[in-house]
Formats: sequence, C-alpha cells, structure tokens
Amino acid sequence: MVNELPPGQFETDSWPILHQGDIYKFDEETWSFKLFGEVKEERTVTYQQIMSLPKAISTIDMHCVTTWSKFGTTFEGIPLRELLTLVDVSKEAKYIKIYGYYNGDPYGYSANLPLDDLLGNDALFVFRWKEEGQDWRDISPKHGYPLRFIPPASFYLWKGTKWATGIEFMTEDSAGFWEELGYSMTANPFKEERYR
Ligand SMILES: Nc1nc2c(c(=O)[nH]1)N[C@H]1C(S)=C(S)[C@@H](COP(=O)(O)O)O[C@H]1N2
Ligand SMILES: [Mo]
Repeated sequence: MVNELPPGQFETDSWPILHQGDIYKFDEETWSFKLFGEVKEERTVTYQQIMSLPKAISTIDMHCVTTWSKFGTTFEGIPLRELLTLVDVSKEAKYIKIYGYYNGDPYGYSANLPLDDLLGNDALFVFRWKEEGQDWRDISPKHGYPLRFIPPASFYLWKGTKWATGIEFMTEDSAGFWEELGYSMTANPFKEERYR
C-alpha cells in the first residue's frame, strides 16, 4: 500500500500537527503504560521496561482524515505484538483501545482498532523517525513523545494515539475519542470511511 493516495486525499511533504488539548511533557518518574481489560492479570510497566522490548523499523504512509497524506516516513518503534507478550490476553479479545494523554488525563484520549490487523511491523509505538536521506530524530513532544502509536496505512491517523499510556483489550468494538464524536469505527482511508 506504499505511496498509494486514497480517495479525497492530497500529498504533503511536511508532517502537520493536529490534536486536542495540551502537549504532554514527559516525566519518566511518573510515566507508565498499562495493559488491561480482557487479560488474565492487568499489568503496568515502566518506561525502562517498555524500551527494553524488541524494536522494529518500518516505513509507513500516514493518511489524516483532514485530507493530507504523507508518504514514506520511516519510524523506529516497538511493534504492538511485542506488548502482547507482557500479559496473558484472552482469546476472546478481538478489539483494543489505545489510550493517551488529553489535558493531563493519561486516559483522556483513545482510539479503537481490531487486534488482528495490528500484528505486523506496520503497527508501531514509535519513539524516533527519519526522512529519506536525513538523520534520525526523536518524535517531538508535539507528535507524541515519548511513545506514539502509528497505525498501518489502512487506518486514518486519528487511530494513532499520541503520548500513549495503555492498551485495553476488549471482546466487542467500542468507540474511542473521535469515534464517539461521529468518526468511523473502521476508518479505512482506501474505502473513505471518514464518518459513521
Ligand atoms: N493523545 C492524542 N493523540 C492523538 C490526537 C489527540 O488529540 N490526542 N489526535 C489524533 C488525530 S485527530 C490525528 S490526525 C493525529 C495527528 O498526528 P500528528 O499531529 O503527529 O500529525 O494524532 C492523533 N492522536
Ligand atoms: Mo485528525
């Protein structure tokens, strides 16, 4: 799906910044990541524990529902599937919600996604990125430092929670922040699933 422009989108070279609320300021002392919901035992891990998981590098196209698409950004991050090794996830858990900061509330933002679509190297909790021919850069605070989810290109970018703080495992699909406000549950840009 690399470099394919979905209907109603235009290409941009810059990486625009879009979110609701304040920019979270990272503090390693108070930061944590929680895995909960349909798991045998919920678990909260530290920044060090998360960052010691295996990492992957992937080039992922981004498609924002506000109609910009950015091709070919390379990210380094922790694949979502590596986080599944930290807990015993129920076989019934088909959906997840990825939570993140919103105005100081660590669980104020969320986005729902189907788990089966997120097991590849194109579903990453990223901490650095690079443009072709340039050096690596940390993900900036505005883009979600210290840990920001980038979804596969088959989802609009609002599914990419910034300042990520946790994953809830669910048996049924359940609306997140933008989905509650009328945006699509499935959000496939190639099918132009913007609203519901
Ligand atoms: N925590 C949090 N994550 C968020 C948002 C937000 O408001 N809060 N906005 C989403 C939306 S609507 C978009 S389009 C993308 C934008 O990411 P960018 O600013 O890095 O381009 O972040 C998503 N992740
Ligand atoms: Mo958005």
